[in-house]
Amino acid sequence: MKTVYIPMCADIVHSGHLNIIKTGQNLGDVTIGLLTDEAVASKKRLPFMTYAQRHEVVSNLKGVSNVVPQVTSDYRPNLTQLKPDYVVHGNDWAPSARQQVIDTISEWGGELVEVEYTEGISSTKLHQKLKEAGTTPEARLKKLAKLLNTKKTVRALEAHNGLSALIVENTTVKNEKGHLRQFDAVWISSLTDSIAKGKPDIELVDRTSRVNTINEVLEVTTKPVIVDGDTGGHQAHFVHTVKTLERLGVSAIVIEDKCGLKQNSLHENVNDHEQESVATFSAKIKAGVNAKINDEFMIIARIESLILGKGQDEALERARNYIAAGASAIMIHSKDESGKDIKEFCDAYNTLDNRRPLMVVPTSYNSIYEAELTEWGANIIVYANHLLRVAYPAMSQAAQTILSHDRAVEVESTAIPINDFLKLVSRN
Ligand code: SPV
Ligand code: MG
Repeated sequence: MKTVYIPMCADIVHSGHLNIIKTGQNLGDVTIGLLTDEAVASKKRLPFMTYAQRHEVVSNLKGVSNVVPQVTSDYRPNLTQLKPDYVVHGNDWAPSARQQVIDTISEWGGELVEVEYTEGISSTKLHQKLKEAGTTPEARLKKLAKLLNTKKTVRALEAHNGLSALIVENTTVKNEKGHLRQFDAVWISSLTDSIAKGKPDIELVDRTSRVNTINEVLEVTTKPVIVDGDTGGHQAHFVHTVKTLERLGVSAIVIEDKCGLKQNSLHENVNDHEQESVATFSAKIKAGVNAKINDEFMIIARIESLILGKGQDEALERARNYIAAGASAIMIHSKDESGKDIKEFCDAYNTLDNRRPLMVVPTSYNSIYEAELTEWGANIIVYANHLLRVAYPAMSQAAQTILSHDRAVEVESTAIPINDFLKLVSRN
């Protein structure tokens, strides 16, 4: 009997999948190459179902003889190993991947059979519908930890209100391999949440107001949310914040080891910035860890030592202590535009026995590519302020243009048309 290989994610199984399997069954003995969570995440998005759940569904489908894991989004390793007579695939795929398959299986006379795309149904469209249906706080809370287990690096972008959060939620581009790229998580920055309100980033915008912004973001998104918790405030307050955020479905809070009047780390002059003692900050972390009720809720400890010029050893020593206190992850911050001190920190940090995920914020060292940061060891990369920073010059320019011309027609060419504007938030 001839052998047939069919690669699949099979997260949401629909008639398109059954069509492909039926075609395979008519050609021979069907082996499904079931993409592992890591393989799916590298190509599209985190699957809803675990590998084990997807395996159970697929292995019980009529016409399937065998299910093997496909651990990369690249089909070639499994094909070379199994040498199937046929590969069956839907015809809506990236030309480069298609050519790779043809070239590989032609080595042993294998043939590619393509199945017509099933009109009107695709897992991407179903995923979109599921997104519109929303998510639960509990499912969302757990998503960040799950992402960190399946992806090398999680990519987050700043949002400061519902509309900017929709951009983080919905923006996608396809890379050269045809894989979808998108942001994995939302960062709620104290800097942009404050500046959007016309206030300085000095913990002046109070917790109730910050929670309002968080709610605004949660209401229109499904992606995991990481909250910038500033210093975390007084320890007795911090434990309440942890509980509030867990209840809302936030995945993580970052607290920074500063005290006194907290100011933004990117200020030119940091002479009056005060760093918290290791003991006091560790106690705050511990209190937060004791207060949280979900294992997956992350308390991320942010180290300001490099910002304050205290050196690598001090920064690493703090990382050691904060992890020992129970921090779920470490954020290291730096203003060094070359990225050298972040690289140096990463090299040392990676040798820690009890290493936890590492978060970086490449605002100053913005020329370093994600791939490089990933190679250094970054697990979470945050674009912390860019949506608001690009919005401001555009808005300011519009105000100037109207004033200069005594009318508004001149701004129209740079503005979103009203109908598209209305559609941005329409659910129909
Ligand atoms: C923020 O976005 O508010 C941050 C990151 O805390 S930074 O502005 O770089 O300090
Ligand atoms: Mg901040």
